[in-house]
Amino acid sequence: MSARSRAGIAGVVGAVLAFGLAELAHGLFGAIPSVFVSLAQQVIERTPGELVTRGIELLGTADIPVLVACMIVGALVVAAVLGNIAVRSQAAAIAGVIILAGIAVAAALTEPFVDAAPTVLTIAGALAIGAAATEMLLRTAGLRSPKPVKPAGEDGGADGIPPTMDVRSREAYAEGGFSVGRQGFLMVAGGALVAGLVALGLGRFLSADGAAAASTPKPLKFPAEPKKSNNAGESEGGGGNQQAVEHQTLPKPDPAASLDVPGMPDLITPASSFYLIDAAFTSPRVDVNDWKLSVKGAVDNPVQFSYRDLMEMPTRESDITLSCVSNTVGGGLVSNGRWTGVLLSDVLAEAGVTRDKISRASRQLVGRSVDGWTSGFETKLALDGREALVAFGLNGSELPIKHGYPVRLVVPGIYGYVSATKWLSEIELTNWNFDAYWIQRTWSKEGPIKTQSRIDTVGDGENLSAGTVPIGGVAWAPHRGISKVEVSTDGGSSWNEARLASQLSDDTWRQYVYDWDAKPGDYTLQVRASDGEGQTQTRNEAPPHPSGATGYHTVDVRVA
Ligand SMILES: Nc1nc2c(c(=O)[nH]1)N[C@H]1C(S)=C(S)[C@@H](COP(=O)(O)O)O[C@H]1N2
Ligand SMILES: [Mo]
Repeated sequence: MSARSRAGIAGVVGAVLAFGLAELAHGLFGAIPSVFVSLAQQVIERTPGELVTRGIELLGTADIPVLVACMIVGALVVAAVLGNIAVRSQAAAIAGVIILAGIAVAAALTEPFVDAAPTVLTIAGALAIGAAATEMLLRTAGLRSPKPVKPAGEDGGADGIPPTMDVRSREAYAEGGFSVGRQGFLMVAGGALVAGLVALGLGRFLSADGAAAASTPKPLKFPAEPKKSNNAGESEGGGGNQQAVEHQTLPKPDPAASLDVPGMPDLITPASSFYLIDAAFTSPRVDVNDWKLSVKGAVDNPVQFSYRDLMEMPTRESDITLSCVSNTVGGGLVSNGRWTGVLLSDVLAEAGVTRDKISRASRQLVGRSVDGWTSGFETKLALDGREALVAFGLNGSELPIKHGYPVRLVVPGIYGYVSATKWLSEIELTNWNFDAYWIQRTWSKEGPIKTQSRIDTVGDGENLSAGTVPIGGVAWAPHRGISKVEVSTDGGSSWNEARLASQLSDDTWRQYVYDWDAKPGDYTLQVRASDGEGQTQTRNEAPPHPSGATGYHTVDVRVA
């Protein structure tokens, strides 16, 4: 084994030990963030927007595993290089470790709910132990002697080193090191590596991140009615709301809104299969008892709401189809939920914001997440009568952690990146100059959802048997509704009107089916939808960036 690889291994082992210990500390104490996760989060946020967009387009949902793999390889390379630097200059290596500590601390301190002092101590401690392990391994490997030591015998051990030692041992000995040979080195390195990996595994296991994210959300329960106060002697500010608060629910969807066709997506997407997109490497875990929503900025009356405050306001259920601007034509980044929450307009009213009061200074409504992520849209959209929600429920349960627990925004008609802030902590009214997260990353400022339709019941490249083939799926133009869906079996030369299920609401997708009498041959199937205003979706193909993909979903099939 070359000196270079021994030094590299020493560095890598030190790094694994340091990361493992830091991860263990995170597992034991939630207020110490995972260093790896915070670094990953910083990489996501600091990569130029266009590159991130390319990456997402190229890799889809594999983007996170690819990022993790790149980071691990990167970290190991840095560690191996540092191990080699350490052989030549201990001072340079220590400087390197201090720089790494600085980067790790800076990244960790950007996490929400971080406890600063223990975090800094953890990172410093873990790196010190890792560096010490590397140093020990370098000595074990006999690499700790930059000054040449004469072979035994040449001057009779005048340097005080026992003359029976071989050169490598003598070198090590001269530096206060000890050499245990190749096997010994590998054993010590292996032991330290295992210790690091065990700490890492234990930390991951103990940290609630994974467990919490996977846990099933609890059914929504509203607090018992606030105690009715007796009229006599009531002096508390405002006196409270005396009437029973209304928690409006929706009836089961009309059976006519669902078509019984194999392969048709559920009318209301189960939470477990609801599409998932965010820039958070791991979902923030919010303690609902500490959580507050502040409404601030250009408002007459800045206010704060606790979770309970929201639950004690009039609430409602709304069916709203949410969709991601980065969805490709025919893609799956669209789902339909039955959301429970408070009308955003009611929340704004408490802050003194009404439709007639919108000014230049309050033109934009910015939703800010506990982790700093932002979305922004025209304030007037929250006040034009649409059921924009400050939502805390999905399909009758609390929001899943991944989908924004405890509270998020859901606004019908505009893409998620401009509106659907998860883990919501702040609503700020501001002017139009502020650019939210994805706007800073070159996506368009306004994000109306484009009319789209998708063939779900027949797959691209599928072999079908002649006879009746139901070509069906969903079409959506949230807040405008769907008035017509047409299906072509000849690549768009001729169009057949599809049968529509009833529309759940103008804010949701609508199912369609066209019963095709398929004869043997090769066919190109296409679908196109018209919205409630009679506008047919454009056939012009556009990629998701910067304002949403367009074009007709196209599926090639062979009928035999
Ligand atoms: N805090 C936060 N909220 C966010 C995002 C995010 O990255 N962070 N992504 C947005 C985007 S781009 C979309 S499309 C929707 C997706 O919501 P879902 O994951 O619940 O489907 O959430 C939005 N809300
Ligand atoms: Mo999105």
